Amino acid sequence: MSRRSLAPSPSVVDAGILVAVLAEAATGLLSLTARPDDGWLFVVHGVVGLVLVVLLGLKFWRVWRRVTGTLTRTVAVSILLSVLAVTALVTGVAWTLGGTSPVPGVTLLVLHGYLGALLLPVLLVHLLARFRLPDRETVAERRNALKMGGLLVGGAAVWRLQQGVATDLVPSRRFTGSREDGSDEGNAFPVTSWVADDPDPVAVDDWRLAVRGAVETPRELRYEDLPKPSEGEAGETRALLDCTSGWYSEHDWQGVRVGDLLDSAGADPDAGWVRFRSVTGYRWSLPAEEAREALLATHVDGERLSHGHGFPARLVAPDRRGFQWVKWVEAVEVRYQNDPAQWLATLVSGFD
Ligand SMILES: Nc1nc2c(c(=O)[nH]1)N[C@H]1C(S)=C(S)[C@@H](COP(=O)(O)O)O[C@H]1N2
Ligand SMILES: [Mo]
Repeated sequence: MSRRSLAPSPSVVDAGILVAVLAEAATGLLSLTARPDDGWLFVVHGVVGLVLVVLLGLKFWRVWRRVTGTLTRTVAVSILLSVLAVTALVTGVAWTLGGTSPVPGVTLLVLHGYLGALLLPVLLVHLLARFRLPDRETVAERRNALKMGGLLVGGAAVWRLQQGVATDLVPSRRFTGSREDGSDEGNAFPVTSWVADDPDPVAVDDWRLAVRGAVETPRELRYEDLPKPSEGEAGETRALLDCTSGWYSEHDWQGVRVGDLLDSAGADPDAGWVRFRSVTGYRWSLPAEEAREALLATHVDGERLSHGHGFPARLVAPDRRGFQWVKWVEAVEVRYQNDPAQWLATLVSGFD
């Protein structure tokens, strides 16, 4: 490699790609639970993604000749990995710029996530066959450090430009990348279930809302026992539901304040978690203090919730991503511990 080239040394490019892909995987995963203060995750994800475009370009330029030789298993893995990497980058950038998906019902953002997730095991196989650590001297070379730094600065500059274009193309875009849909229009916003949850409509006469766990007096409420918005009894919260598949919708939600439910059952103040369980087994937990401020909504913008949106009652958890807003809630459980297995429940509930 010539001294005057703008490209860092090959081994530094390769190490840079690895670090960048790991950073993308980590920020991509964390973005699924991002709260309003976590905007930096999306900035890092975007900037590193753009740097990755350049690093991969340099790498493809370098290894191009090898691919025209015989197709060994190792080469096949490299080609698969390249295809996944390029499509993951293209779908990511295209989503930001307002693109729509070629696959019905699956947004570009979701495709991007699947491609990224698929890429990781293939990357592992590729690394096992090919990876060599760059030697310390090469990494420490000033010109390599400067070139990598330059790439980062360039990536950040292009990201800024891209943000400007994205805001013009998708004016309703949120920092999470989600696009507005159906705000303030009652039930007329997208229905999304994560994987297989698709229960029959809940028969309201048989339905009970249990408040149980670490409480003095477990309770079972009927739908009629819940405060009625029409009579001005209900609690109300304005909150924005932001689904990780790429849309958001903001509404006034009416229902019962979870804090009131907990008080009515005498929840143990030492119990730090409240878990919301759906008739489908889907469940999510919130820290008790946050749960007290949340709402179990029966209505949206004054309309009774439709079945798809979680009738009779759904959790409204302000500032949490949509998948945590449990629909068709049948139990509010006061607990001493968080519930890590709830992650699994969101993936498998509804399969039976
Ligand atoms: N029981 C249950 N609750 C659920 C889901 C689900 O699949 N099952 N999907 C979640 C996801 S991913 C989102 S984005 C929101 C969507 O709410 P909506 O369908 O009312 O728009 O509900 C959440 N609550
Ligand atoms: Mo979602």
